Amino acid sequence: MAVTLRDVYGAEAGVQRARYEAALDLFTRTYGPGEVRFFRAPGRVNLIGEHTDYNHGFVMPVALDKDILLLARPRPDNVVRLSNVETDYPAFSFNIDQDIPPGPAGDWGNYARGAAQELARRLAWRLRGFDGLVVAEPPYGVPRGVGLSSSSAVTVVVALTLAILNDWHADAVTMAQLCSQAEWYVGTRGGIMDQFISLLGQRVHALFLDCRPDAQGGYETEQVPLPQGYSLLIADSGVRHENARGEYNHRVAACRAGVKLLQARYPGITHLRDVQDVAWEDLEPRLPEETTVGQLSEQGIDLGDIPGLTARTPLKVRARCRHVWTENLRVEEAVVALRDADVATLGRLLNEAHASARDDYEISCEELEHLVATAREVDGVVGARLTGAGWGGCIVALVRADAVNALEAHLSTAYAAKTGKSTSIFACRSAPGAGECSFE
Ligand code: NG1
Repeated sequence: MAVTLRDVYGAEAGVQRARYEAALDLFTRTYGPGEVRFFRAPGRVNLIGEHTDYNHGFVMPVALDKDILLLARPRPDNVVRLSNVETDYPAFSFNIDQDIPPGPAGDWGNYARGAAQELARRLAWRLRGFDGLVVAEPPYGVPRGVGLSSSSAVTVVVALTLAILNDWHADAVTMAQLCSQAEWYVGTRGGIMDQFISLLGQRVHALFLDCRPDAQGGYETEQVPLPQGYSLLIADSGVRHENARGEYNHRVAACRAGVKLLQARYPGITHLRDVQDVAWEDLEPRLPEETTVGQLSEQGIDLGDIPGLTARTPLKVRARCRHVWTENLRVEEAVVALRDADVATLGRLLNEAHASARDDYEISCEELEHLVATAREVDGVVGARLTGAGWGGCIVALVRADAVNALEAHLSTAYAAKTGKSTSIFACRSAPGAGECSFE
Protein backbone atom coordinates (compact mmCIF):
# COMPACT_ATOMS: atom_id res chain seq x y z
CA MET A 1 0.00 0.00 0.00
CA ALA A 2 1.32 3.42 -0.94
CA VAL A 3 2.10 5.86 1.87
CA THR A 4 2.05 9.63 1.42
CA LEU A 5 5.03 11.96 1.18
CA ARG A 6 4.04 13.33 4.58
CA ASP A 7 4.19 9.83 6.11
CA VAL A 8 7.67 9.38 4.72
CA TYR A 9 9.29 12.78 5.02
CA GLY A 10 7.28 14.54 7.75
CA ALA A 11 8.06 18.25 7.79
CA GLU A 12 10.22 17.88 4.66
CA ALA A 13 7.25 16.71 2.56
CA GLY A 14 6.96 20.10 0.83
CA VAL A 15 10.51 20.17 -0.58
CA GLN A 16 10.28 16.51 -1.43
CA ARG A 17 7.12 17.17 -3.42
CA ALA A 18 9.05 19.62 -5.59
CA ARG A 19 11.71 16.94 -6.10
CA TYR A 20 9.10 14.34 -7.09
CA GLU A 21 7.35 16.77 -9.45
CA ALA A 22 10.58 17.68 -11.23
CA ALA A 23 11.28 13.96 -11.65
CA LEU A 24 7.77 13.38 -13.01
CA ASP A 25 8.31 16.12 -15.54
CA LEU A 26 11.52 14.49 -16.74
CA PHE A 27 9.87 11.08 -16.83
CA THR A 28 7.09 12.38 -19.05
CA ARG A 29 9.58 14.03 -21.38
CA THR A 30 11.54 10.78 -21.61
CA TYR A 31 8.74 8.23 -21.94
CA GLY A 32 5.65 10.26 -22.85
CA PRO A 33 2.46 10.98 -20.89
CA GLY A 34 0.55 8.32 -18.92
CA GLU A 35 0.39 6.62 -15.53
CA VAL A 36 3.52 6.86 -13.32
CA ARG A 37 4.12 5.24 -9.92
CA PHE A 38 6.68 6.29 -7.31
CA PHE A 39 8.91 3.95 -5.33
CA ARG A 40 11.73 4.79 -2.94
CA ALA A 41 14.41 3.00 -0.92
CA PRO A 42 16.61 4.69 1.72
CA GLY A 43 20.35 4.40 2.30
CA ARG A 44 21.62 3.64 5.76
CA VAL A 45 24.24 4.46 8.30
CA ASN A 46 25.45 1.63 10.48
CA LEU A 47 25.57 2.66 14.11
CA ILE A 48 27.52 -0.40 15.23
CA GLY A 49 28.18 -3.98 14.08
CA GLU A 50 30.64 -3.77 11.19
CA HIS A 51 31.49 -6.78 9.01
CA THR A 52 29.44 -9.00 11.28
CA ASP A 53 26.46 -9.56 8.98
CA TYR A 54 28.11 -12.08 6.64
CA ASN A 55 29.29 -13.94 9.76
CA HIS A 56 25.65 -14.30 10.91
CA GLY A 57 26.31 -11.81 13.71
CA PHE A 58 24.58 -8.71 15.07
CA VAL A 59 24.20 -5.29 13.45
CA MET A 60 22.41 -2.05 14.30
CA PRO A 61 21.87 0.26 11.30
CA VAL A 62 19.60 3.30 10.89
CA ALA A 63 17.72 4.17 7.67
CA LEU A 64 18.62 7.61 6.31
CA ASP A 65 16.26 10.26 5.03
CA LYS A 66 18.40 10.19 1.87
CA ASP A 67 16.91 7.79 -0.64
CA ILE A 68 16.75 6.56 -4.21
CA LEU A 69 13.53 7.21 -6.11
CA LEU A 70 12.29 5.14 -8.98
CA LEU A 71 9.47 6.44 -11.13
CA ALA A 72 7.97 3.56 -13.08
CA ARG A 73 5.34 2.76 -15.65
CA PRO A 74 4.52 -0.92 -16.23
CA ARG A 75 5.08 -2.38 -19.70
CA PRO A 76 3.09 -5.17 -21.36
CA ASP A 77 6.30 -7.15 -22.14
CA ASN A 78 9.25 -8.34 -20.01
CA VAL A 79 11.57 -5.44 -20.88
CA VAL A 80 13.05 -3.09 -18.24
CA ARG A 81 14.24 0.28 -19.53
CA LEU A 82 15.98 2.47 -16.98
CA SER A 83 17.37 5.95 -17.28
CA ASN A 84 18.89 8.18 -14.62
CA VAL A 85 18.52 11.86 -13.87
CA GLU A 86 22.32 11.99 -13.66
CA THR A 87 23.69 11.60 -17.15
CA ASP A 88 26.94 9.96 -16.01
CA TYR A 89 24.77 6.92 -15.26
CA PRO A 90 23.85 5.86 -18.81
CA ALA A 91 20.42 4.48 -19.74
CA PHE A 92 20.14 0.75 -20.45
CA SER A 93 17.56 -1.96 -21.00
CA PHE A 94 17.30 -5.72 -20.57
CA ASN A 95 14.79 -8.55 -20.72
CA ILE A 96 13.73 -10.10 -17.43
CA ASP A 97 14.80 -13.68 -17.35
CA GLN A 98 16.18 -16.31 -14.97
CA ASP A 99 19.64 -15.76 -16.50
CA ILE A 100 20.28 -12.14 -17.41
CA PRO A 101 23.69 -11.49 -18.97
CA PRO A 102 25.56 -8.92 -16.82
CA GLY A 103 26.78 -5.60 -18.17
CA PRO A 104 30.50 -4.73 -17.78
CA ALA A 105 31.95 -4.71 -14.22
CA GLY A 106 31.05 -1.47 -12.45
CA ASP A 107 27.94 -0.90 -14.61
CA TRP A 108 25.19 0.49 -12.34
CA GLY A 109 22.65 -1.48 -14.36
CA ASN A 110 23.93 -4.69 -12.83
CA TYR A 111 22.14 -3.93 -9.55
CA ALA A 112 18.86 -3.78 -11.49
CA ARG A 113 19.71 -6.91 -13.51
CA GLY A 114 20.58 -8.77 -10.30
CA ALA A 115 17.28 -7.79 -8.69
CA ALA A 116 15.26 -8.79 -11.77
CA GLN A 117 17.06 -12.11 -12.19
CA GLU A 118 16.59 -13.04 -8.54
CA LEU A 119 12.88 -12.20 -8.68
CA ALA A 120 12.45 -14.17 -11.91
CA ARG A 121 14.14 -17.20 -10.30
CA ARG A 122 12.01 -17.02 -7.16
CA LEU A 123 8.69 -16.47 -8.89
CA ALA A 124 9.30 -18.58 -11.98
CA TRP A 125 6.49 -16.87 -13.87
CA ARG A 126 6.78 -14.39 -16.68
CA LEU A 127 7.29 -10.96 -15.15
CA ARG A 128 6.28 -7.77 -16.86
CA GLY A 129 8.89 -5.02 -16.98
CA PHE A 130 8.67 -1.27 -16.72
CA ASP A 131 10.00 2.01 -18.02
CA GLY A 132 11.80 3.71 -15.17
CA LEU A 133 13.67 6.81 -14.13
CA VAL A 134 16.09 6.73 -11.19
CA VAL A 135 16.53 9.88 -9.11
CA ALA A 136 19.38 9.98 -6.61
CA GLU A 137 21.19 13.27 -7.05
CA PRO A 138 22.26 15.44 -4.10
CA PRO A 139 21.09 16.72 -1.71
CA TYR A 140 18.24 14.21 -1.27
CA GLY A 141 19.71 11.13 -2.94
CA VAL A 142 21.91 8.58 -1.21
CA PRO A 143 25.54 9.66 -1.81
CA ARG A 144 27.27 7.05 -3.99
CA GLY A 145 30.20 4.89 -2.94
CA VAL A 146 30.67 6.37 0.54
CA GLY A 147 29.51 3.43 2.67
CA LEU A 148 25.89 4.55 2.97
CA SER A 149 24.54 1.69 0.87
CA SER A 150 23.44 3.38 -2.30
CA SER A 151 23.92 0.13 -4.20
CA SER A 152 21.59 -1.78 -1.92
CA ALA A 153 19.05 1.02 -2.18
CA VAL A 154 19.08 0.63 -5.99
CA THR A 155 18.71 -3.14 -5.71
CA VAL A 156 15.87 -2.80 -3.20
CA VAL A 157 13.97 -0.16 -5.14
CA VAL A 158 14.13 -2.14 -8.40
CA ALA A 159 13.11 -5.42 -6.73
CA LEU A 160 10.25 -3.73 -4.91
CA THR A 161 9.03 -1.99 -8.05
CA LEU A 162 9.03 -5.22 -10.04
CA ALA A 163 7.35 -7.13 -7.24
CA ILE A 164 4.55 -4.61 -6.76
CA LEU A 165 3.97 -4.05 -10.48
CA ASN A 166 3.61 -7.82 -10.82
CA ASP A 167 1.21 -7.99 -7.84
CA TRP A 168 3.63 -9.91 -5.65
CA HIS A 169 3.40 -8.50 -2.14
CA ALA A 170 6.11 -10.23 -0.14
CA ASP A 171 6.84 -9.38 3.50
CA ALA A 172 9.89 -7.22 4.17
CA VAL A 173 12.05 -10.10 5.42
CA THR A 174 11.44 -12.21 2.30
CA MET A 175 12.15 -9.17 0.15
CA ALA A 176 15.35 -8.33 2.08
CA GLN A 177 16.64 -11.88 1.68
CA LEU A 178 15.88 -11.79 -2.02
CA CYS A 179 17.68 -8.47 -2.42
CA SER A 180 20.81 -9.59 -0.58
CA GLN A 181 20.98 -12.63 -2.83
CA ALA A 182 20.49 -10.32 -5.80
CA GLU A 183 23.61 -8.34 -4.89
CA TRP A 184 25.77 -11.42 -5.28
CA TYR A 185 25.12 -10.90 -8.98
CA VAL A 186 27.60 -8.00 -8.95
CA GLY A 187 30.40 -10.14 -7.49
CA THR A 188 30.45 -9.24 -3.79
CA ARG A 189 29.81 -11.74 -1.05
CA GLY A 190 28.07 -9.25 1.21
CA GLY A 191 25.66 -9.77 4.06
CA ILE A 192 22.02 -8.89 4.62
CA MET A 193 22.26 -5.73 6.72
CA ASP A 194 21.83 -3.07 4.04
CA GLN A 195 18.80 -4.60 2.38
CA PHE A 196 17.10 -5.27 5.71
CA ILE A 197 17.45 -1.73 6.99
CA SER A 198 16.43 -0.25 3.65
CA LEU A 199 13.20 -2.23 3.87
CA LEU A 200 12.55 -2.28 7.62
CA GLY A 201 13.78 1.17 8.71
CA GLN A 202 11.65 3.24 11.07
CA ARG A 203 11.86 6.90 11.97
CA VAL A 204 13.90 7.64 15.19
CA HIS A 205 14.83 4.00 15.56
CA ALA A 206 17.87 1.87 14.92
CA LEU A 207 17.22 -1.68 13.79
CA PHE A 208 18.83 -4.42 15.84
CA LEU A 209 19.15 -7.38 13.50
CA ASP A 210 20.39 -10.84 14.29
CA CYS A 211 21.79 -11.95 10.93
CA ARG A 212 21.51 -15.66 11.72
CA PRO A 213 18.31 -17.12 10.30
CA ASP A 214 16.25 -19.34 12.59
CA ALA A 215 15.10 -22.84 11.62
CA GLN A 216 12.15 -21.41 9.67
CA GLY A 217 14.39 -18.95 7.80
CA GLY A 218 13.11 -15.97 9.82
CA TYR A 219 15.23 -13.28 11.50
CA GLU A 220 15.07 -11.70 14.92
CA THR A 221 14.74 -7.92 14.71
CA GLU A 222 14.06 -5.20 17.24
CA GLN A 223 13.33 -1.53 16.62
CA VAL A 224 15.44 0.26 19.24
CA PRO A 225 14.65 3.94 19.94
CA LEU A 226 17.46 6.42 19.29
CA PRO A 227 18.39 8.54 22.33
CA GLN A 228 16.46 11.78 22.71
CA GLY A 229 18.47 14.99 22.74
CA TYR A 230 21.28 13.45 20.65
CA SER A 231 22.02 13.44 16.93
CA LEU A 232 23.97 11.21 14.61
CA LEU A 233 26.28 13.27 12.44
CA ILE A 234 27.82 11.77 9.32
CA ALA A 235 31.01 13.15 7.77
CA ASP A 236 32.32 11.92 4.44
CA SER A 237 36.12 11.65 4.13
CA GLY A 238 35.90 11.99 0.35
CA VAL A 239 38.25 9.00 0.09
CA ARG A 240 37.24 6.19 -2.24
CA HIS A 241 39.34 3.08 -2.15
CA GLU A 242 39.73 1.61 -5.62
CA ASN A 243 40.00 -1.96 -4.50
CA ALA A 244 37.51 -1.85 -1.64
CA ARG A 245 35.53 -4.75 -3.12
CA GLY A 246 38.65 -6.89 -3.42
CA GLU A 247 39.66 -6.10 0.17
CA TYR A 248 36.10 -6.78 1.31
CA ASN A 249 36.16 -10.24 -0.21
CA HIS A 250 39.54 -10.91 1.47
CA ARG A 251 37.91 -10.16 4.84
CA VAL A 252 35.06 -12.54 4.00
CA ALA A 253 37.68 -15.15 3.09
CA ALA A 254 39.60 -14.71 6.37
CA CYS A 255 36.41 -15.24 8.35
CA ARG A 256 35.48 -18.27 6.30
CA ALA A 257 38.99 -19.65 6.83
CA GLY A 258 38.52 -19.15 10.59
CA VAL A 259 35.30 -21.17 10.50
CA LYS A 260 36.91 -23.99 8.52
CA LEU A 261 39.84 -24.16 10.95
CA LEU A 262 37.56 -24.13 13.98
CA GLN A 263 35.46 -26.94 12.52
CA ALA A 264 38.19 -29.39 13.61
CA ARG A 265 37.19 -28.63 17.22
CA TYR A 266 33.56 -27.52 16.69
CA PRO A 267 32.36 -29.75 13.82
CA GLY A 268 28.83 -28.42 13.23
CA ILE A 269 29.68 -24.72 12.82
CA THR A 270 29.07 -22.86 9.57
CA HIS A 271 29.66 -19.23 10.61
CA LEU A 272 31.74 -17.39 13.22
CA ARG A 273 28.54 -16.61 15.07
CA ASP A 274 28.28 -20.28 15.99
CA VAL A 275 31.28 -19.93 18.34
CA GLN A 276 30.08 -16.70 19.93
CA ASP A 277 29.43 -18.52 23.21
CA VAL A 278 32.94 -20.02 23.32
CA ALA A 279 35.57 -18.04 25.27
CA TRP A 280 37.93 -16.16 22.95
CA GLU A 281 40.94 -17.71 24.73
CA ASP A 282 39.76 -21.13 23.55
CA LEU A 283 39.38 -19.99 19.95
CA GLU A 284 42.53 -17.94 19.58
CA PRO A 285 45.17 -20.73 19.55
CA ARG A 286 43.33 -22.44 16.69
CA LEU A 287 43.48 -19.39 14.44
CA PRO A 288 46.80 -18.55 12.72
CA GLU A 289 47.91 -14.95 12.80
CA GLU A 290 48.63 -15.07 9.11
CA THR A 291 48.28 -17.69 6.40
CA THR A 292 47.55 -17.72 2.67
CA VAL A 293 44.82 -19.16 0.51
CA GLY A 294 47.43 -21.55 -0.95
CA GLN A 295 48.61 -22.80 2.47
CA LEU A 296 45.01 -23.42 3.50
CA SER A 297 44.37 -25.33 0.33
CA GLU A 298 47.40 -27.56 1.07
CA GLN A 299 45.68 -28.38 4.39
CA GLY A 300 42.57 -29.36 2.43
CA ILE A 301 40.70 -26.13 3.21
CA ASP A 302 38.74 -24.76 0.28
CA LEU A 303 37.28 -21.28 0.66
CA GLY A 304 34.67 -21.73 -2.03
CA ASP A 305 33.52 -19.25 -4.62
CA ILE A 306 34.83 -15.92 -3.26
CA PRO A 307 35.87 -13.78 -6.24
CA GLY A 308 39.39 -12.35 -6.49
CA LEU A 309 41.40 -14.81 -4.37
CA THR A 310 44.73 -16.22 -5.52
CA ALA A 311 46.96 -18.80 -3.81
CA ARG A 312 49.15 -15.93 -2.54
CA THR A 313 46.32 -13.88 -0.98
CA PRO A 314 47.38 -13.33 2.66
CA LEU A 315 44.75 -13.88 5.34
CA LYS A 316 45.16 -12.53 8.89
CA VAL A 317 42.71 -15.00 10.28
CA ARG A 318 43.17 -14.44 14.03
CA ALA A 319 42.75 -10.68 14.10
CA ARG A 320 39.81 -10.73 11.65
CA CYS A 321 37.96 -13.30 13.74
CA ARG A 322 38.74 -11.41 16.94
CA HIS A 323 37.12 -8.29 15.50
CA VAL A 324 33.95 -10.18 14.61
CA TRP A 325 33.78 -11.96 17.96
CA THR A 326 34.27 -8.79 20.02
CA GLU A 327 32.04 -6.68 17.74
CA ASN A 328 29.10 -9.01 18.33
CA LEU A 329 29.50 -8.48 22.07
CA ARG A 330 29.59 -4.71 21.56
CA VAL A 331 26.37 -4.73 19.53
CA GLU A 332 24.59 -6.74 22.21
CA GLU A 333 25.79 -4.25 24.82
CA ALA A 334 24.76 -1.35 22.61
CA VAL A 335 21.17 -2.63 22.36
CA VAL A 336 20.95 -2.70 26.14
CA ALA A 337 22.49 0.77 26.37
CA LEU A 338 19.94 2.15 23.89
CA ARG A 339 17.02 0.50 25.65
CA ASP A 340 18.24 2.16 28.87
CA ALA A 341 19.03 5.48 27.12
CA ASP A 342 22.57 5.07 28.47
CA VAL A 343 24.35 7.38 26.07
CA ALA A 344 27.74 7.25 27.78
CA THR A 345 27.98 3.48 27.38
CA LEU A 346 26.84 3.68 23.78
CA GLY A 347 29.53 6.27 23.04
CA ARG A 348 32.23 4.12 24.61
CA LEU A 349 31.11 1.15 22.51
CA LEU A 350 31.27 3.22 19.33
CA ASN A 351 34.84 4.22 20.16
CA GLU A 352 35.82 0.64 20.94
CA ALA A 353 34.21 -0.58 17.73
CA HIS A 354 36.30 1.92 15.81
CA ALA A 355 39.53 0.74 17.44
CA SER A 356 38.72 -2.86 16.59
CA ALA A 357 37.84 -1.99 12.98
CA ARG A 358 41.14 -0.13 12.67
CA ASP A 359 43.48 -2.53 14.47
CA ASP A 360 41.97 -5.97 13.99
CA TYR A 361 40.00 -5.61 10.76
CA GLU A 362 42.31 -2.98 9.21
CA ILE A 363 39.58 -1.15 7.34
CA SER A 364 40.42 2.40 8.38
CA CYS A 365 42.64 4.95 6.63
CA GLU A 366 44.45 8.16 7.54
CA GLU A 367 41.55 10.44 6.65
CA LEU A 368 39.01 8.44 8.66
CA GLU A 369 41.40 8.46 11.61
CA HIS A 370 41.67 12.19 11.37
CA LEU A 371 37.91 12.69 11.22
CA VAL A 372 37.28 10.41 14.18
CA ALA A 373 39.99 12.04 16.31
CA THR A 374 38.81 15.54 15.40
CA ALA A 375 35.19 14.73 16.15
CA ARG A 376 36.11 13.45 19.60
CA GLU A 377 37.76 16.80 20.43
CA VAL A 378 34.38 18.52 20.51
CA ASP A 379 32.57 18.84 23.80
CA GLY A 380 29.25 17.00 23.49
CA VAL A 381 30.55 14.20 21.23
CA VAL A 382 30.11 10.94 23.12
CA GLY A 383 31.52 8.59 20.49
CA ALA A 384 32.69 8.42 16.88
CA ARG A 385 33.63 5.64 14.51
CA LEU A 386 34.05 4.79 10.85
CA THR A 387 30.87 3.36 9.37
CA GLY A 388 30.24 0.98 6.48
CA ALA A 389 32.69 -1.29 4.76
CA GLY A 390 35.68 1.04 5.37
CA TRP A 391 38.82 2.03 3.38
CA GLY A 392 37.35 5.52 3.06
CA GLY A 393 33.75 6.63 3.12
CA CYS A 394 32.16 8.10 6.22
CA ILE A 395 32.36 8.37 9.98
CA VAL A 396 29.35 8.60 12.28
CA ALA A 397 29.43 10.59 15.52
CA LEU A 398 26.95 10.51 18.36
CA VAL A 399 26.65 14.08 19.57
CA ARG A 400 24.50 16.10 21.95
CA ALA A 401 21.95 18.00 19.85
CA ASP A 402 23.18 21.40 21.10
CA ALA A 403 26.74 20.59 19.98
CA VAL A 404 25.93 19.65 16.38
CA ASN A 405 26.83 23.06 14.93
CA ALA A 406 30.11 23.21 16.84
CA LEU A 407 31.01 19.72 15.63
CA GLU A 408 30.20 20.55 12.03
CA ALA A 409 32.30 23.72 12.12
CA HIS A 410 35.26 22.06 13.83
CA LEU A 411 35.27 19.06 11.49
CA SER A 412 35.19 21.04 8.29
CA THR A 413 37.89 23.51 9.34
CA ALA A 414 40.25 20.95 10.85
CA TYR A 415 39.80 18.40 8.06
CA ALA A 416 40.56 20.93 5.33
CA ALA A 417 43.59 22.23 7.24
CA LYS A 418 45.00 18.76 7.78
CA THR A 419 44.22 17.00 4.48
CA GLY A 420 43.50 19.79 1.98
CA LYS A 421 40.23 17.97 1.24
CA SER A 422 36.71 19.07 2.03
CA THR A 423 34.32 16.92 3.95
CA SER A 424 30.58 16.90 3.41
CA ILE A 425 28.70 16.66 6.67
CA PHE A 426 25.05 16.00 7.33
CA ALA A 427 22.83 15.02 10.20
CA CYS A 428 21.33 11.57 9.94
CA ARG A 429 17.59 12.00 10.10
CA SER A 430 16.15 8.53 10.32
CA ALA A 431 13.41 7.52 7.89
CA PRO A 432 10.88 4.79 7.19
CA GLY A 433 11.86 1.81 5.04
CA ALA A 434 11.33 1.36 1.29
CA GLY A 435 7.95 1.34 -0.37
CA GLU A 436 5.59 2.86 -2.88
CA CYS A 437 4.48 6.39 -2.13
CA SER A 438 1.94 8.87 -3.42
CA PHE A 439 1.57 12.65 -3.19
CA GLU A 440 -1.56 12.60 -1.00
P1 NG1 B 1 28.86 -0.90 2.36
O1 NG1 B 1 29.38 -0.03 3.41
O2 NG1 B 1 27.55 -0.39 1.80
O3 NG1 B 1 29.86 -1.27 1.30
C1 NG1 B 1 29.15 -3.48 3.08
C2 NG1 B 1 28.17 -4.65 2.95
C3 NG1 B 1 27.38 -4.91 4.24
C4 NG1 B 1 28.33 -5.01 5.43
C5 NG1 B 1 29.24 -3.79 5.47
C6 NG1 B 1 30.28 -3.86 6.57
C7 NG1 B 1 27.13 -5.10 0.80
C8 NG1 B 1 26.03 -4.75 -0.13
N1 NG1 B 1 27.21 -4.38 1.91
O4 NG1 B 1 28.42 -2.30 3.12
O5 NG1 B 1 26.60 -6.08 4.08
O6 NG1 B 1 29.04 -6.21 5.38
O7 NG1 B 1 29.96 -3.61 4.24
O8 NG1 B 1 29.68 -3.95 7.82
O9 NG1 B 1 27.92 -6.00 0.54
